[in-house]
Amino acid sequence: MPSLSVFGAQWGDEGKGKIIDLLSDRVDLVVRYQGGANAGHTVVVDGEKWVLHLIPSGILHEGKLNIIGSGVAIDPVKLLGELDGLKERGVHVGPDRLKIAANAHVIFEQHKHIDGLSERWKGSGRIGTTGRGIGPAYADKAARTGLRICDLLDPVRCAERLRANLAEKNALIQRVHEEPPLPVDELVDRYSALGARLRPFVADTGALLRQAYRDGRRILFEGAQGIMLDLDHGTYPYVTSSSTGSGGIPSGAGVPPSMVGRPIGIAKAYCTRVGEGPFPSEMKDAAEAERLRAAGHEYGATTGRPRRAGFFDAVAVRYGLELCGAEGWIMTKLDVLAGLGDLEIVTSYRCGEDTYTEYPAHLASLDGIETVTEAIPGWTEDISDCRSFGELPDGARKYVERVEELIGVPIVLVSVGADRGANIVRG
Ligand code: 2SA
Ligand code: GDP
Ligand code: MG
Repeated sequence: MPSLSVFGAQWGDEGKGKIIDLLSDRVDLVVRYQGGANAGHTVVVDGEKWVLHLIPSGILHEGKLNIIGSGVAIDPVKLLGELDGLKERGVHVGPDRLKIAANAHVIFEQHKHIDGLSERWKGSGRIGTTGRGIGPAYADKAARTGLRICDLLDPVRCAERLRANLAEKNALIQRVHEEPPLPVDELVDRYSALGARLRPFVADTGALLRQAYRDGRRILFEGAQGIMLDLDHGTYPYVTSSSTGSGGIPSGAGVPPSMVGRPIGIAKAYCTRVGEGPFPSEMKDAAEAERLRAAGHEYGATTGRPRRAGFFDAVAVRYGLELCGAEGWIMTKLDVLAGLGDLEIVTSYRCGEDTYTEYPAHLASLDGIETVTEAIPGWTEDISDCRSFGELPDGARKYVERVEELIGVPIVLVSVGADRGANIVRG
């Protein structure tokens, strides 16, 4: 099978960056197909930490082609900043290593501004977005008022379309949010000037990928966020504005479904969520949650926000793996649970007379849901140096086996540290 896809099976931050970097060795191309600079994908190589937002996590491997597909909402300022940041650290990313879809939509200043204003407008009903303009940019895409990367390459077209977009956005900003308008001329000048720098990277990435596939080159599709944040299948409205699972790949990369290949789900040995919205396995005890947050360094890789902490939720992970068709999954951050005492696993949800073993996507809200849990003994030993399943202490082994049994899909790898090499491959 020449292609692989990796997706988050929880609420994001499962450690996808680490795993994609690891798997990049086995492929020729790495492709982002949705989301934008809201993502924060961390890769640690020899103790050195890299956080990627728009650039695919295969970028640290020389000789791989990284692609930002048409389904990604691209903030050109952030993208160029990320390229500059990599260059400063000695990673020169030229057009031979990165291609950007000409038909990807652009995130402008007005999208970021309205993201913040709309959160303020919603008050206690806010989503807890990253403020990166994701929702407003995808809304423009659907409303057919957005600009694409190809529009940025033509200064006259860019100015015309951007002025039209800003006229509508400024009306909203002034009349609804009662804030001063954004400076149109300044923004038109700023964005029109970016096209020249982007031009060498811009391509028909769908055509490029389809040709690569025909040539037998191996492709890795990199999901951002997680299934429970999927626009259609997540905890709506507390979701992001894109299709985060393997279902998002064909349209977000411009390839037929037959090219998607083997999906691999990633889930932490526990669970986190950043932002508002239902989180059934959330720890009720603030001190307990803080211990887990501190042990797992659970702070947003893009915004620095503290992540909410919870137990492993088998309902969510089962659902994510089923939805994406994963026949194997990777458990990350098992090392974090050492010394945290006895653990709990959410095995099902109960609502009135009904029991759910997979996330009940048909319910309007999760209010009134109770969790059914199973207690499981913890372990105290540090496992971050273990490199085989047999080396793990009894408690950790039993934890993995029990979770695997509850999920019913094999765990193909267990990650026990942030570094590229801290893994246990299951035989
Ligand atoms: P948005 O900004 O419109 O996509 O926010 C909508 C919801 O999606 C959540 N979301 C995320 N959840 C986890 N991780 C994400 N990336 C960053 C990270 C987050 C950060 O790697 O830590 O730094 O805060 C991510 N991106 C979007 C978001 O929290 C909203 O709940
Ligand atoms: P992503 O968005 O799914 O790529 O995940 P993030 O990068 O936002 O968050 C995952 C965090 O956990 C990062 O800081 C990683 O370096 C770190 N990490 C990944 N795998 C492991 C692991 O197995 N153990 C530990 N301790 N940290 C890990
Ligand atoms: Mg992240």
